[in-house]
Amino acid sequence: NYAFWGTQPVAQFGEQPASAVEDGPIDTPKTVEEVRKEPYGLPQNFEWVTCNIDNDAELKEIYELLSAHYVEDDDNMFRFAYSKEFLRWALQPPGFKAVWHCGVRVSSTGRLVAFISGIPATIRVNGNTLSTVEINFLCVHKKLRHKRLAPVLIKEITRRVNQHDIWQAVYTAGLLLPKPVAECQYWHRSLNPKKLIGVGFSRLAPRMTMARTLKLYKLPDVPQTPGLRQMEAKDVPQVTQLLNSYLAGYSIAPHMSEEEVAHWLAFQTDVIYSYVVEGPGGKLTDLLSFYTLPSSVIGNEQYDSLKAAYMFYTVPGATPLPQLMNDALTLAHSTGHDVFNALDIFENGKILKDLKFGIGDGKLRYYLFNWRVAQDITPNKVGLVML
Ligand code: YNC
Ligand code: MG
Repeated sequence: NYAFWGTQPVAQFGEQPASAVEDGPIDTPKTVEEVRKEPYGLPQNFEWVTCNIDNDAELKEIYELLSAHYVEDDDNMFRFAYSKEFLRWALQPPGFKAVWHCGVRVSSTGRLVAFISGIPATIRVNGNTLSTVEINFLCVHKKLRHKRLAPVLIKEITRRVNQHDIWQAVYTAGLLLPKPVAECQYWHRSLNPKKLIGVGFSRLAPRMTMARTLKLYKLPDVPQTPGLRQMEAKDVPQVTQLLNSYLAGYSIAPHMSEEEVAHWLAFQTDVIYSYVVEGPGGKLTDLLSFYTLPSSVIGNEQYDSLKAAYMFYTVPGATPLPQLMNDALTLAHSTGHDVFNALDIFENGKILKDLKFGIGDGKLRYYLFNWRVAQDITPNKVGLVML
């Protein structure tokens, strides 16, 4: 029973047999003129604010809200701790709109207590190329939970997006809501097993000593693929081609312009690490990338934060994927990451075990707003990474 989601243009559980429907919008098409002009009402003493990420003080407010109140694991041991630089990268891609960085303040104190964001993205779902927003960073202060504020934030961002003639959205959540287009699983690869055990992220396996564990997860000091180097601005045209033609093989995937590739894959320490393999004659054959998303460790005496790398877009061309991924692990380790996380999307399902990844608990679900698909998409047909 979903009091809010049951009223929204999303696929519902137990709808008509999938074979009877075709991919397409759920709502009857509307025009911008029909979009409600006034913001949705908030409870007394709360007001809407458009956050300006370019203003360091405002960026810091979002950072602090998320640091204290954003996503935790099921056991409340870890909480995502997106850095300010990461948030700037995540929220300001080409074509971003400040009005889609939507906050709620307490009128009397000015304190930022809730946030939701959208960024533009071109997403292909099966045969259809959609102008969408990716919705992320929905967060309500812990003291204001369970007061039905989240539905108001979602309706307000929808209104602000519709005002720009965009009618579809994509989002991910751990939570089960009506109704996932894909259900994926996180896998984790220890890079710094001693610390991971120390913070309670993992445990020493039965009959394993610390020494044997360290040996098991040991990685080379440097990547093994000849010609692998950091991505540079001059690589953007070739990487755009390489990436888009690879993503064309997936049922749900972004399509990126050169400007978007320049943004999403520009190497930035502690935010996004991107590498290419340069073959003879300067031809780029492969791409590998991962992003940095630390988690705060809640209530541990020895450590206060865990530095995790998450697989981003990786394209095996001349290099077999397992080798490319092992180089990714090597680079993540040598740049100080404690753990490498990847979903079972792309071809990952076939290779993660051999690379000593262990399966995580909990799923990541992919959702589409106002777009129905005739059939669920399996993880190995998902080619979209959301931050
Ligand atoms: C969630 N994560 O089911 P029903 S992911 C969507 N995504 O509605 P209340 C969610 N809906 O069941 P609270 C959701 N979590 O009655 C809850 N809901 O139909 C639904 N956590 O609202 C829920 N960030 O205000 C229920 O709940 C209704 O006070 C209840 O607030 C929820 O960013 C939340 O996990 C998540 O900060 C804000 O718990 C709060 O609990 C919180 O009483 C920690 O809300 C941080 C956290 C979520 C991360 C994410 C993606 C969000 C996608 C939102 C949907 C976008 C739709 C497309 C819009 C654009 C359309 C166009 C065009
Ligand atoms: Mg609430």
